[in-house]
Amino acid sequence: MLKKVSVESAAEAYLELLASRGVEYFFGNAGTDFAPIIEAYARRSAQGQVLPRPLTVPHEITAVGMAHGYAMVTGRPQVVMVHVIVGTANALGGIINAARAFAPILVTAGRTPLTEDRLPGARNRHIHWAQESFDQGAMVREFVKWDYELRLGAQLETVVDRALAIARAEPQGPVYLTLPRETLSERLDSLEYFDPPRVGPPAASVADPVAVERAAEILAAARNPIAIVKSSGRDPAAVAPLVALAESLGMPVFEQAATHLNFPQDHPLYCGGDPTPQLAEADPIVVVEADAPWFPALRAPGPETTVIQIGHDPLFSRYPIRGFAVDLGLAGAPRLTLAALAAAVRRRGVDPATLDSRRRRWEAEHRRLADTWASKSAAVKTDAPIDMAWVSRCIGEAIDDDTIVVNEYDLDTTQTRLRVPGCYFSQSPASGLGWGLGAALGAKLAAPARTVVCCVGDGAYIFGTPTAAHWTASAHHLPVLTVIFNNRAWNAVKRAVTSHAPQGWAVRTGTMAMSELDPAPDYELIARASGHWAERVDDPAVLPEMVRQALRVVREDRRPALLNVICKKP
Ligand SMILES: Cc1ncc(C[n+]2csc(CCOP(=O)(O)OP(=O)(O)O)c2C)c(N)n1
Repeated sequence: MLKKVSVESAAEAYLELLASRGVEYFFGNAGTDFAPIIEAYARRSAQGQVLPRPLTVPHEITAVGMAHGYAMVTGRPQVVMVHVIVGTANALGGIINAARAFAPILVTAGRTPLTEDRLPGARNRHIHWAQESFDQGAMVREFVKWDYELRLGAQLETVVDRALAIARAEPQGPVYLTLPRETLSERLDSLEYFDPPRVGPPAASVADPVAVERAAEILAAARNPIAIVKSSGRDPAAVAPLVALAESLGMPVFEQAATHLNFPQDHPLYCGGDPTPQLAEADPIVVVEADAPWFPALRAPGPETTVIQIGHDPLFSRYPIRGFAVDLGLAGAPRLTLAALAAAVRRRGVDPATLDSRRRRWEAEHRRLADTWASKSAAVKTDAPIDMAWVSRCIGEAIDDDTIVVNEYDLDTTQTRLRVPGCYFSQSPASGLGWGLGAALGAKLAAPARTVVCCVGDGAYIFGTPTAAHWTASAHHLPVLTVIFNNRAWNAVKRAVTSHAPQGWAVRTGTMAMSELDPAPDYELIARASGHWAERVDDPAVLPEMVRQALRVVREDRRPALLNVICKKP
């Protein structure tokens, strides 16, 4: 249906379009380029139009993280606007994270005014000359699905719909739009647009039925199939079909650096995060949305092992190099492919004795692993400084099925019992640090009725621009619980040194430059400065109660909370 509204400027028409396309939030980190947008907001607000809600976010790392967090919970892109080239530079780490995590975001940036006089919006500040680049989109082009510069108000509907549709089309991802000040300032009397839009993302696709049958044939006849999964839970509806496939085969499911809840941790076929001991024996291996299912330099399956890869893009074609075998690639929405495959396996049937013995074997392995994991935290529960396994166990036991966990580095998921689709998010495969604090705020914005717990290392916390994140949590009433696993080090860097040169100088002398975060500030004071409830915890005995209390604060007082947990130093 065609709709016509009265507006004064292209900026106002742009906001009207975003609102009509279901964009609820406009995460803004403003500069002089925002003037026409802020002016348009004032007019819309005077008319009682609130959407898309403008949220001030005082660092781009936080702003992009929030849009990422919102998208990962809802699947829907929101808008981030940053300040010209400099804001884009600060946003880039978050854009790279979103690209590799397939998070749809409409990232926009002002563009310095094109003209030096005459036109409305023309340059009138000293920065307007130095803030121009030859090709602003080039800065982000490798990591967005599409970029463009809005040139005329008359293009708005096409450009906005195209941007949003491309961001939402699978594999999803960020897109980038620059908005010159003159274009936003262009006078328009009215905007005529289709509502609902005429351009949307294509429907989900499913792999070729012949290929699905071939995979089912291989799997039904297999001796020792295993699955390795990383991020198919990005679509919560893909969890049940993976369970169905695993059950139809008595097939264990391993995760590899999981970024989502892909398979319920309490399912008897869930076998944890380390498939390496099984690689030599497994055949076939079903890889589901996993960019690096094993590390060939360390251990790989045998040369004859059949590898079936399932995912939106089993080749990960945006990665320059990735050599994992794809003997059979089933491209399409994993929820559809997995369901089709499970049905095809069921139709063929698996020899009942094989199914039974396989199931018993892997269920026993599941129980063995669960016992090992429980013993791991039980053995260290009184250690001081606190062991990260104990922190993880305390969090795992205190949260409920309605909790969303955002984990940037140190929550040990062997200590949790996560089982609800859409309840767990870990950092992007690109691992640009600083994602967690913002992503947790975006998740809370997307799911205000759910509890959101953000687990970060002290390193990840600092990268997450905490003053900006805490300010945002307070200003926009987003009661998230942040738990800092504070080991006063970048342990990931230390581990890399140890695995690189196990008997080398650094290990032998205990000298690891550039990996210490001592002396540590009192992080809880940073949070208190923004009015958060925040405590430091040194004593492992009080930790369970402190976690429960912090959860009460975010749930009942609806106040952001933070625990600075002093952990063992590596
Ligand atoms: C933007 C960015 N810079 C540097 C790194 C490299 N890096 C990976 S993990 C890590 C340390 C993280 O420290 P912390 O959050 O304290 O967790 P820990 O390693 O101590 O468990 C660093 C510096 C990165 N991933 N991203």
